[in-house]
Amino acid sequence: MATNRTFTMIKPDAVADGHSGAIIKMIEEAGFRIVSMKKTLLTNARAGEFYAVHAGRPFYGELCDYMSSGAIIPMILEKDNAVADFRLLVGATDPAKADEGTIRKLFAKSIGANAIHGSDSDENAAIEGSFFFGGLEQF
Ligand code: DAT
Ligand code: MG
Repeated sequence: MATNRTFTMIKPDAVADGHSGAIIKMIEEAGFRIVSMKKTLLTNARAGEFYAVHAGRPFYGELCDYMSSGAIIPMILEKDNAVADFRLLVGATDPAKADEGTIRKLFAKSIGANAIHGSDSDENAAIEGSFFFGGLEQF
């Protein structure tokens, strides 16, 4: 069943470079309501758990190192058609291929350090939101 929520996190490079305010502004101006948000850290092991689907890919170790290298800002977001609309706002994984006006086009440094995460399905949005917010995401 389609839901109206998605999950995102602003990644370590974008937080460290002071882009979180600008990114949150873009998210709100695109019509997403912030349901839950916090600033936190992932250990390497917990980053590995979050990205378990990519275990075995050549970039997995680098991805876990990067995602545990600094503070992140996870959020649960609400909007009609949230998952698909948010992926459009985020842009392509590789910022060189991201459309103008997308968050990754503006703020991503590379395919690895790409500024922001966006869930790829309603099912994963629910799993990923629970990973950070447990049952406390009901605002
Ligand atoms: P997305 O974040 O666009 O959903 P993904 O799920 O395929 O992309 O990959 C998850 C993250 O892993 C991605 O945001 C950055 C990293 N990654 C993916 N492909 C990569 C590659 N070829 N080289 C380095 N990092 C990569
Ligand atoms: Mg993905």
